[in-house]
Amino acid sequence: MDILLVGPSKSGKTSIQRVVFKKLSPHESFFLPPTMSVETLTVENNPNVQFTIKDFPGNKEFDAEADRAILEQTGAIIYVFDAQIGDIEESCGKLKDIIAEASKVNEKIYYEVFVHKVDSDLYQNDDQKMEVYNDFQREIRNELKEADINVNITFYLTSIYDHTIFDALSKIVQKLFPFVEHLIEMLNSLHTSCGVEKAFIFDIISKIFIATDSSPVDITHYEICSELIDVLIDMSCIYGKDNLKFDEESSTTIKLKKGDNADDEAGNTYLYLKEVDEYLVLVCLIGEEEFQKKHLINYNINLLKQSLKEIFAKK
Ligand SMILES: Nc1nc2c(ncn2[C@@H]2O[C@H](COP(=O)(O)OP(=O)(O)OP(=O)(O)O)[C@@H](O)[C@H]2O)c(=O)[nH]1
Ligand SMILES: [Mg+2]
Repeated sequence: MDILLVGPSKSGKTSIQRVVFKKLSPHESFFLPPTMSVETLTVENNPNVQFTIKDFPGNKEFDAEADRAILEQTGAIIYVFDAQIGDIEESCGKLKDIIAEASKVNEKIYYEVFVHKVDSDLYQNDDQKMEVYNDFQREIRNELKEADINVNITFYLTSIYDHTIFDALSKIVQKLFPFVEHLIEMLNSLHTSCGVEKAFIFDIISKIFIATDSSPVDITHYEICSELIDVLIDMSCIYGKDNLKFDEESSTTIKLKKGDNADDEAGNTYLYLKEVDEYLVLVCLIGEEEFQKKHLINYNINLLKQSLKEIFAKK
């Protein structure tokens, strides 16, 4: 299953691919050369969560016949719009052309728009971000209506300088795997059976989450959970033996104290991480009272692990 990154030159496509999947630091992306031919990167940390990102040169145009083979393989097309210098009208025209050609070949493609680089002085507050987001949405809807094309598009405000890019890519990857629905149910049941406040299943290498429970994602929860993964990776790289960095026993607990009062335990939150499959970890936020029943939590996590194995075996 392929995810295509398309859009104008210098809009940030290669930076996105490198920052999320190759651990390039956002500042170093400044020196990336222009992409001259399509660059393919396959993410295959877990054998059941494999997908390919194809990074196209700027302003790639699609043709239903010439690009048939590519489009048949495509699960999602991400159009990257540079919110700092991009022209909305011109971009929407190009996106409409891409959708017109792609939808002739493959009706199942998801269309995703990143309103990208919303991190500069131009976008200091949320109102300014929402304005460009809404303008783009309105313009592309009009373009598609005029052309009589009926597809759904999802929009995201993104930047490589914060977690928004990971959040957006997580949501797109989730759309490509039907088993994610079962995972969400399992995570919801962790919430109901043991009071887990929020739970994510992460790919530890890319730090994108392939599932979370149905409660809304608070970006600070995502940030704190993904930083816990960094801690685990750093620790196991330093102290892990013989390249055996992660195994079934890998787990981490961090207690976050809420108030300054050392005696007041009631408001504490625990961050709890446990491996659930190859390179997949469950990270949960759990309240003080619920964490006292750790045996119940572990029991339910083991059930989740077993179900996950069964789901993967059936695939
Ligand atoms: N401020 C800001 N700059 C970004 C962001 N993402 C990418 N950039 C910058 O945008 C410039 C172009 O990035 P590239 O990733 O090379 O763009 P591209 O779309 O791959 O360009 P082509 O390969 O020529 O089509 C670089 O200087 C990046 O550092 C972002 O989220 N915020
Ligand atoms: Mg590029």
